[in-house]
This record gives sequence, structure tokens and C-alpha cells, in this order.
Amino acid sequence: MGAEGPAGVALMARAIQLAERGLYTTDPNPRVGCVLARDGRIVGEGWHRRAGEPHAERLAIDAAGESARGATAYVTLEPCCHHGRTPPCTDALLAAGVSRVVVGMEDPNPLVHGRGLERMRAAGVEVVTGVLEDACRALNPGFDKRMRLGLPFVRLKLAASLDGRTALANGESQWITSEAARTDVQWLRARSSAIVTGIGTLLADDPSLNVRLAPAAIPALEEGEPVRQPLRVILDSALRLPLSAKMLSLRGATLVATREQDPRRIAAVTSAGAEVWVGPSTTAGRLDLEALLRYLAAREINEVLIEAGPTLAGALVQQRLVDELVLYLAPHLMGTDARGLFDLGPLTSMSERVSLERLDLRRIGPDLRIRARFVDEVG
Ligand code: AOF
Ligand code: ZN
Repeated sequence: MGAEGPAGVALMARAIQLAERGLYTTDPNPRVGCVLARDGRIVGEGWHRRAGEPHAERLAIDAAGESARGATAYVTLEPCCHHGRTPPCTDALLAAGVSRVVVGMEDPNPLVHGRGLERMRAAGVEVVTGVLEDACRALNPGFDKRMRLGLPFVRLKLAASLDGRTALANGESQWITSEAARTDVQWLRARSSAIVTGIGTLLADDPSLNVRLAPAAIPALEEGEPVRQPLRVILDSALRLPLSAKMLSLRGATLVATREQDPRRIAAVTSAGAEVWVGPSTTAGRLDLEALLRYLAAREINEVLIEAGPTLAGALVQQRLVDELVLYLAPHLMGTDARGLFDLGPLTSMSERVSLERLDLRRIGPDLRIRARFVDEVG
């Protein structure tokens, strides 16, 4: 810990802005920004763009050149001290002669986790931590949770009418929300490492579950680079996936999570272009959702977007596996027998209510968007 005056805090705010440029491209790496300043004046800036490419600190040092000597580095994440795809940033900062390092948060990666800061201190560099920590942490909810708990950050996206209905009793459901809300969802997809849905939704809608934003809409992409497609994950206990499902012919990978072990069925789905993961069952004989999330985290999946019907949404909420709810509400009333958002079963006492907090409300075109955190989220 240590104090940082308003000028320093403003420089960290700038580093956060830089880190945000990597929102759609750094996966599975964290989004990181770095500002080098001397006497309060910025002499170099950098942000991490893509795994395998240089880290934020390296780019800021290169931009500053000789001016890095004696400068203060403002970094949203603790500088790494390990050899990953790229060499340690601690060594680069020391070689460049940086004399102070101000960081937003420790790197939760067990390979770093405080050791980067220790190394800088041991070399006589003044280290200040925890500056705009909450905002720095918010850059990487998935990376942070995966590194700490071996689970991805789970965001549940739902759309309903103002009376909380998602489909008519006869199942008719498409186009509840506006075009503007659906574009907003495209940005949620674009930042996610994986999009999860259930086989019920797939059989009903044959969805694409892909990102359809133009590459030019994502400034971090260079000329000719395609938009990153999140892994599509289908929960399909009995392996009912039709081999003609639209998403199998789209760019990006599809993973089918199942309990079905029949090698012929698995081979058929595999040859149609999807990967099959045979997961464990719960005592209730359902696919173990937590085991699936742990498996995804082990595959470096940081942020998961769930786009599902009331059965899967209810099961995930009941098992406390969801971190964030993003709910779009369209200004319609859909009537008594229409389907609800979550199958949670009837509660018998108010103490069983599921609570949310930190509500954020915005208008998206003609619709409302509510974002909120589940109170007893795991992470
Ligand atoms: C930093 N600055 O800009 C980033 C950091 O495989 P590598 O070499 O890219 O290393 C990835 C790890 O480095 C990642 O898991 C995280 O711990 C850290 N990311 N560190 O000092 C950066 N992107
Ligand atoms: Zn680094």
C-alpha cells in the first residue's frame, strides 16, 4: 500500500483507458494498460493487445525510449516476473531504469502473485499498490476469478417483457427485444471467451451464437484481422445435437457438453465439426454444471456468457454459479401463461429469495437493460 496523489490517480485512470482497448482481443490474457510519467508528464504509453504480443509495460518502455529512466510506471496489473509467451516485465522495467512502480492490483496468476512487486522492491524501486484497484479489477473479472478459483466469470444474459415473460405459452419467443438490444448483446458476446446455451434453445431456434460485429467496429484489430469468435458451448446431456445445426458451419469452434458415452454418436457429432466433452453427472442425474465451468476454466476460458432458457438459467442461479445478470426488458406485457425467466421452483419462505445488488440501469433503444451482481456469487 501507499499514497498516490490526484495526479497519480489520473495517470492510473489513463492506464485503465488504455487497457480497455484490449477488451475484445487479449483473451485469454488479461487487459492491461501502462503509462510512464516523469514529473507528472506522460513519456510513454502501452496496452496489451493480444496473447503472444508484447505486454503493456514493454510497449510503454519502447515508446518512452531514454525518457523511461527515472520515470514512474502506472500499471493496471502487477508487472509479470515470469517467462510466458513473452519475457518478464519486471526485468524490462529495471533495465529501462524506471524508479517507481504504481500498480492497480496484484496479478492473481500464481506464477506472479506478488513476486513481481517483491522483485521490484528488492531492486530498490519504490512500489505503490491498490491505486484505483476496483476499476483495475473490473477490467478482468474472468481472468481474476479463473486464476483465484479455477472458475470462469459467469454472466447470464436474458431478455423478457416488462412482466418478466420470455415466450408465449405456445413457445413463440423470437424478437422480444429491439435491434438495439440485440446489438448490445453482440458486444457482450465479443468480450466473452465462451457462449453457453442449452440444447432446448438450439433445437427451438437454431442460433448462430457468433459475433457479427464488423472488424472495423473493434479498433484494436489491425487491417485484415477477423473478429475473435468465442467458443460456443452446447449443454446437451443426451447428445441430441442435429448434425445440420447452423453454428457447425460458422467460423469458430463448438463444444458439446454431454453425458452420452456412445462412441458412435460421439463420432458422428465430432465429424460434423463439433468437439465433444463427456462430463460427470450430479447425484440428481443431470450434467454437472460446476464441473463444466471448471473444465472451461482449465481451457483458459475467462468470461462465459450464458444465453439460455428458464431451465438452465434457473439451475445455474440455484447452484450459485452466476456472477452477473444482464437482463433486457422490452416494453410489452405478454400475459399470464407466458413463460418466466428462471425455473427456480416455488419458494416456501422469503428467506429463500435470491438477492441481487449493485444494480445498473440503462435504456437501450426502446428497451431497458439491468445489470446486477448475485449477492452470494462464488467469486
Ligand atoms: C503484465 N503486463 O500487459 C500482461 C500481463 O504468455 P505471456 O508472456 O503473455 O504472459 C501472460 C501472463 O502475464 C498472464 O497470465 C498474466 O499473469 C500476465 N499478463 N502482465 O505485466 C501485461 N498482459
Ligand atoms: Zn508482463
